[in-house]
Amino acid sequence: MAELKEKIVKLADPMQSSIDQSTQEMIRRAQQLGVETVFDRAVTMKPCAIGMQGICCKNCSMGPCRLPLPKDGIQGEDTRKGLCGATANTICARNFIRMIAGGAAAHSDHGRNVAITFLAAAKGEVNDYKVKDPVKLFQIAPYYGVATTVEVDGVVKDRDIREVAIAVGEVAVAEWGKTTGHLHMIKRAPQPLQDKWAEQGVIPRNVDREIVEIMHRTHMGVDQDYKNLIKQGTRACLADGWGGSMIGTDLQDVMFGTPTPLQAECDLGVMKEDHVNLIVHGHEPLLSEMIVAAAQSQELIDYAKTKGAKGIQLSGICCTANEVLQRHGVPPAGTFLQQELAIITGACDAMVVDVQCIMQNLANVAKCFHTKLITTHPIARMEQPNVLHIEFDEHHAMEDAIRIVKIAIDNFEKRGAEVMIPRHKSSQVAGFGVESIKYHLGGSFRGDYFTLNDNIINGRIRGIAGVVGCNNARTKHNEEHITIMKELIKNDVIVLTTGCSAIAAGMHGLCTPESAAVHCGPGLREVCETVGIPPVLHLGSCVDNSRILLAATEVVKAGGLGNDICDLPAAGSAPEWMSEKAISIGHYFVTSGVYTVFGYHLPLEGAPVFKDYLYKDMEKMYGGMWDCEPDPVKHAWKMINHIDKKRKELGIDKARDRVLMDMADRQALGME
Ligand code: SF4
Ligand code: MSK
Repeated sequence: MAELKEKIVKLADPMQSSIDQSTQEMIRRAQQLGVETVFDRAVTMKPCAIGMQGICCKNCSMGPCRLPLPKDGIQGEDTRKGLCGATANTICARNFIRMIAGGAAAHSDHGRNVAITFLAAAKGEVNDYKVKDPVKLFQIAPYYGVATTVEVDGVVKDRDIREVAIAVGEVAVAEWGKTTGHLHMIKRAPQPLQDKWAEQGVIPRNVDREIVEIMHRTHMGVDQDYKNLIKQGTRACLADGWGGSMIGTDLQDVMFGTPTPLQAECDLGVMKEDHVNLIVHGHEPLLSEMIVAAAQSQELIDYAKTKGAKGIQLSGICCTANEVLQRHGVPPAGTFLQQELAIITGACDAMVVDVQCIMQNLANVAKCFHTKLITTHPIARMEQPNVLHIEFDEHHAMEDAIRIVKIAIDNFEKRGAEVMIPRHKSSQVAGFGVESIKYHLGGSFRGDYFTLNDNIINGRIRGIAGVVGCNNARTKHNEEHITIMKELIKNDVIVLTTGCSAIAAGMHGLCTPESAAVHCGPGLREVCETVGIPPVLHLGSCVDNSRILLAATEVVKAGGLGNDICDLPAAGSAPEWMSEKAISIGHYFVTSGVYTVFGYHLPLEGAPVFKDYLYKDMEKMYGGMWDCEPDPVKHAWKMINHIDKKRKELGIDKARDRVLMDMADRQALGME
């Protein structure tokens, strides 16, 4: 540790690094122990100014070609070009859609693994996975082109669950590589949006093809028109949001259960000194679902007691945390930027990682403590020798999970004296989704989005915001998420949240019904108090942003707020984004009609023409557009102003009654 301490020239200021007390305490603790974290590295290593502007190309070995903006800006013609002649717009667009490809690939490969396991489970080829939610299976089957009923001797009856599951699984798996047609899930969007996509020629053909085509088009000397490049970016991101991610969410719900609201704790303080602490981190719930079951088994709890622990405390980081939170109430220990800190507590007996958002430095941190760091995915290994690799296989999923939990238990006895768990934790209600919003805002009898729409039309709820995404060590941890959410709910905008943003909201008490009385404007407060929901609704993990797309579609269907997602008084936000997945999500929100504001920065400043295309021209094509605002209050107000603009366009800037849509109206919109 002393060696590490010497290497650190400058250290992060804990108070400037995060708004969370637990995080501040643990950064301080890390520095006392001489353990380097991402917060310190962010102080010593500055980002590249050219890369930040999106105008560095390294797509061939004649480069990297860097095209900085002239000091006095572009006067007249923009003459900047790379060795091959690539313009700033071409380079910036190529870089941008390569980010979309990276993000769409990550989400969609997750979805693919889920689909493959689902099909194997349906066929009975694996024993540890089952259809847990047949109602959801039958509800989604028609979108996959699978019939749910069969006529036998003139009598119509439900098809066998196994038969439907196999058919859905086969269609789902084929979505990644089918050679004809388009993605099935696209048909879940409002018809006017589907028409826009058809007009622009961006309806995705299959998931893999759209991602591969980005890599081809951005290879040296292929597509050199920024408009044509971003068109392919649009196909790929739609293949993510309305494809790979949506299928992932659907089939996870069918296999593991559709989330319903439940109460849980949140923050590093959920770890317990006298328990075995096992943390699951990453994104795919295939293994973590099994770990939850194993950690709750009496046999392993008893085994933990034989080692001197009082029990097993399972918790999560990042989106694996959100997956096990929304279905089992397993508490998140923290967001992306807290992953190293969880180990620095000295009380983490094992951290199990799968894919995405896992810092390689975890291995260096784990080396300073007794923590067993376990990689589990064949595509995500670490080179450091102290990392244990237990390759997860769905054919012996529970066996793998039991082995991992036992490793954590056996490691409990090896803890050092350096244990310091921050005491901070909060309560939250998580596990919302399309179905539960319907239930909570419509009631079990009415069960629809009418009540939500009524409250938007009568102005109690000013609009809907999706606030999602990561943490970024270049911004103050969680400050943007929390400031933006508070500003929105103070102004009667209800917030739907996913990913690390959702964990941040939970940590800051915004996901409790009681927070409405403290933080909301009078209208939203009244609605939340009447129906007993929080003003910030936790909708799950990064792939679950597809739930937000479907919730927006339900709002359109319920009527009175226009015909398409772009008509809704709604806006999107990713205040502290860092991942390529955020760019894919941002672009599928924009091209689904949502005005979407990112915080920190977007790598577009070096190509003003391409930037304008995304910030202005997109709206004419899809109804949504990009924007960026690092200041959180201004960021929130850009969203609120857009919501107000939409309210005015809908004629609901002054309260009026909702115009009820009848069956004929809804059929005209292609919604039945
Ligand atoms: Fe430079 Fe063109 Fe090669 Fe890019 S593709 S590195 S701009 S020569
Ligand atoms: S985990 S992608 S840091 S939200 Fe989904 Fe958090 Fe962003 Fe990873």
